Amino acid sequence: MRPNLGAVRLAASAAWTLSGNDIGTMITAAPRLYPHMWSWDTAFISIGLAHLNVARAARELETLLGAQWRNGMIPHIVFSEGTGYFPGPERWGAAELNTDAPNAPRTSGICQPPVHAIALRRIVDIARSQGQRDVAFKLLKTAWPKLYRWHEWLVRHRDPLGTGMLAIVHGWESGMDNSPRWDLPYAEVVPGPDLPPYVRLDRGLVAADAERPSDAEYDRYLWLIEEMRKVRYDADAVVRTSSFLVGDVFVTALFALASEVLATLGEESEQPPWRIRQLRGWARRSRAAVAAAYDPRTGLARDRDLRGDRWLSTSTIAGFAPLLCGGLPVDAEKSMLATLTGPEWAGHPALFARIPPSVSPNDVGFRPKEYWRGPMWPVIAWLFGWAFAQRGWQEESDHLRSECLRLAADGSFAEYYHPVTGEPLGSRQQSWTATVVLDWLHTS
Ligand code: 2M8
Repeated sequence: MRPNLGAVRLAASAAWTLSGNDIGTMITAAPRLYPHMWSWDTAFISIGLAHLNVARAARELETLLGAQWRNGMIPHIVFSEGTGYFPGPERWGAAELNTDAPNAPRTSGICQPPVHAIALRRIVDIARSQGQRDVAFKLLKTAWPKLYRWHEWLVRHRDPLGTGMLAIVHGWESGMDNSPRWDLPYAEVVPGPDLPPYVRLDRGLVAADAERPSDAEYDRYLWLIEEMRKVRYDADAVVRTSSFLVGDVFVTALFALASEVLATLGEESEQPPWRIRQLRGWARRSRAAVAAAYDPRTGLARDRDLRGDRWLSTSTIAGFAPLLCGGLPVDAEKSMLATLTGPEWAGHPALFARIPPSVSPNDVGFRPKEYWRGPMWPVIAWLFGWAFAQRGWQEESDHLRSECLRLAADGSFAEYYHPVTGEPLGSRQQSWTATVVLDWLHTS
């Protein structure tokens, strides 16, 4: 039978998981599979930490921001001294090739979804609710300008059409690595004969290979790094030359949401008014870009393949991006929300819990065990739940929270879950799963 820990033991195990993943200099994303700091994982991790110790949460976020590149990019991985993950710092060679990258700690050369302002909002609110106004204020003062520069970097270097639709140059930048969203653009990425040989280290660290991306996918992931190395990670040259360039509707929606959040935090910490206005302008433009990606035929929003100059209509959880940031006409939004909660998605009768999986169970491409091709991801549900609460959809937010807590009640803190059986998949003791559970348990 599936274990059910109950709230108190679940909270204790989540805290235990985080302390187990704490290696002194950082909390790693997971014990064995991911022995380093990942950008968007750390945003979520710091939220959970705030419930345990606000100062520790602030330190975690500051560690990530301490690895920000001089040009403003927050790198997708900040490497610890730990080994056992490929590609590691040598394969990226970021600091060797680009003077904007820090020498220590070492980092990767790409980025991840901009959810950090949301984490800052959450930490500040938790700190205030615990009467720790000084810690909140200090963190705001140090983190805000860095997050502003990060958002500015995205606008400067990742909006190639100037429409507000932000582009990614690698599937890893979406955080949804092997999502079927990227199948068409990846089909155009052709690894050259000069792809240096490599050995994957992720295999064997999860129960079954089928829970991870395939070798053919990995060749492409590695080839894109080679392309970036050739232009020494120069941000604009990468956008010009990468054989993968996609306007990512989910990242764009998160950017719109996070820019709005950052603007409000800026008001609370007396940041320059012109910067606050600028953030609101960026949010407006990206919200409009997300709305423009809406496809009335499917009722979902699409990504845009900028190399192939075509819309990507794959139906995945990312298609609900407009629900995160708003911007759709009321009727379209209502019907999108009904689709998300209805029988095609979270309300599908076969599902273990009423949580939207990464791909609809009705889709031909649905693979219930395969990473971003079907499983349920608690962090993604958290994002929707948090955004829904901000947008005044409290009932929908509460519902996601209680269903996710039911899914996570086994205490495995899995990276992802089988949508039909609720079986834990991928890594166990994944930090971001533990932290979103902690946050949900504290918001009851
Ligand atoms: C996964 O991605 C990494 C590469 O960045 C990997 O598979 O090796 C993704 O789920 C990503 O979203 C996440 O941030 C990372 C660490 O949890 O793992």
